[in-house]
Amino acid sequence: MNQNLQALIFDVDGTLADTERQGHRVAFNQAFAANHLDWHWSEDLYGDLLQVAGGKERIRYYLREFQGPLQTELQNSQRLDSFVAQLHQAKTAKYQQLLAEGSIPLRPGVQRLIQSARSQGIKLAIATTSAVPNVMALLEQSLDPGWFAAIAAGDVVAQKKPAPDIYHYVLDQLNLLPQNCLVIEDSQQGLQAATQAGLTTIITVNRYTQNQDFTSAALVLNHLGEPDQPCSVLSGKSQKINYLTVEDLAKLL
Ligand code: XBP
Ligand code: MG
Repeated sequence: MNQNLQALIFDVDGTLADTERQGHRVAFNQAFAANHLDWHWSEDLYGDLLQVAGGKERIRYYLREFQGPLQTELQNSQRLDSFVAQLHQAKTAKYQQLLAEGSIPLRPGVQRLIQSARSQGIKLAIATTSAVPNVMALLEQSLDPGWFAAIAAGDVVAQKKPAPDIYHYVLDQLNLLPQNCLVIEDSQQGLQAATQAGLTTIITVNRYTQNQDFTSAALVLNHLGEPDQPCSVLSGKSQKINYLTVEDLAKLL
């Protein structure tokens, strides 16, 4: 096998699990209701809001674009920052409840590929925009945080994806060069962030990201695949993949 592959770096939301539609979106709506706000983020609206990475940043964007008078009032009374922080904290608690109920399973092939990489001595890492408690809760629920040599999440960098900062950060933590690592992402923003950090990237699309531009990805799949649940190659060099293996990945470097 190609010994250049030393680490796999995973995005979380939309990549490890389909967290956005039935996880984060639902948690945002529950937090709005608990805070007596008559806001509702439908599946379609949430698809548009996903252009803004980060939960706090998404609330700020929504206030600016859809709740102008309230935003002005909060800004004038210097309550905007605390309003966003408190609402996001409520949303984080709701999201963790959803995870604890087991309502957000891993995507096909994630557990298999991670186990296989571990058994071959390939390091694992996380690079996500999501808040640290949300990432830890998902890993504790479905994988094991101890398997990951680096977990880079949330506000640890100033600029969130599509800026490359989180990938520079995780490479620093791993003490590895980009040419020895592969990234698995689900979105155009994630691809842009990883590519700008010099990383080869594999995309597994989901409902929200399937029509995005993934021209610079090494491989685009509908999911990672399982022996009894083959994946489809949507674009890329390797056309004959039933389920993505570490050997397939190593050939992409
Ligand atoms: C993930 C996100 C996050 C989640 C919510 O992007 O954009 O904002 O929707 O996370 P990526 P928090 O998968 O590209 O890292 O509410 O925890 O910020
Ligand atoms: Mg993602």
